[in-house]
Amino acid sequence: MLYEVTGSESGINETEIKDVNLNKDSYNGYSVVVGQRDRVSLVFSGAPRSNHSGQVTMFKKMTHKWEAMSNISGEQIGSYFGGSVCVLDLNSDSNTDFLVVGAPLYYKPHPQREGRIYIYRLTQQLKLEKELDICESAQGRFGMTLAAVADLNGDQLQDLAVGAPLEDNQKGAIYIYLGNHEHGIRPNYSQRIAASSISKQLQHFGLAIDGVMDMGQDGLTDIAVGAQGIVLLLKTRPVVSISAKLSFSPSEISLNNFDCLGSSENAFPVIALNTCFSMTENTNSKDTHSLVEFPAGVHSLPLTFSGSALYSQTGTRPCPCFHILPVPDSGQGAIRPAANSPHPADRGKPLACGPPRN
Ligand SMILES: [Ca+2]
Ligand SMILES: [Ca+2]
Ligand SMILES: [Ca+2]
Repeated sequence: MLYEVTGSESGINETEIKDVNLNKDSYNGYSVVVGQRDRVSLVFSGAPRSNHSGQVTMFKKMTHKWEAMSNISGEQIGSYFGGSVCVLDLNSDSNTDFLVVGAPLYYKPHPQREGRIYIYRLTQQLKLEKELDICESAQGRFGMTLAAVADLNGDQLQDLAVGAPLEDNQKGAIYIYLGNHEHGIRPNYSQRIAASSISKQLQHFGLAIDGVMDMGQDGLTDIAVGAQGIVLLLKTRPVVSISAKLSFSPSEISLNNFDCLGSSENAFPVIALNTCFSMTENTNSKDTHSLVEFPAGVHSLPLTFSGSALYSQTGTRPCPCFHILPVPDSGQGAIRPAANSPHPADRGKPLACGPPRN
């Protein structure tokens, strides 16, 4: 049974929200989530025992009552379709975009899968159109819990967390799916967080999930996950994009005026190589002290240089410049002339340092 309760201490009104086509033993209201479209309130209610395969009904708020607008049914008897529901407002404009439904007892033998989630698009005409269904784990009641979480990867789209609390011999796991305009979520999960990766003592990790707040004030969403007898708070990390750019000066080496001194110590630069790495953070982390280190190396025979560069999250350091020097007669020359440039006798051989042949 599902009721809307309004009023205050002076008087409380209860309005039953019901679908006349549902039996009382259908468990209507086993899972509930509210949504909105064009300022009209919607309720999505799971009835996982309806017709043995489960149903979710969408109710629309009319002036004095809730009207059942449409419903969707499970595809397998006993799958508990509607055991969990959540809505995605991808772009956070207060208009619900997608409905996610869990069927944690859905079973598939080959390959063995337990639990399935379904993603439906809510159309302008308030119809639910199926976009995706996903089975992920062999056992563990995947989809028993669902939670729309605030944007994790900085693309401004809401993301989804899915619990499989009986996975790994009842230790549990959660899966993170990133939001996607086309289908609601990307079909492949971006991260699986197993209870065993946190603590060997955890049981039923993923029984409850919530992730809409930044608890640590670092500008990044945190996800609270319930397990047996304990709640864990998972912190998210900043997401950064790094781009690399190489430029040479001069852009070509003149073979006609190629010259160098007799030893590598006195050799002059043949070419200057500028390496530029720039980094931008996709998320809005407030932690400006953390740095990312990554190798900035040049491997060009006969000279090999390698090093590392540190870049702050918000800026770009001056681009390191490397001089590539020739080593006479080293036999390791990596700079090869164009096919028709060298003397026919030298074609295919490494270019040794020295005056060009006539
Ligand atoms: Ca929206
Ligand atoms: Ca996102
Ligand atoms: Ca945080």
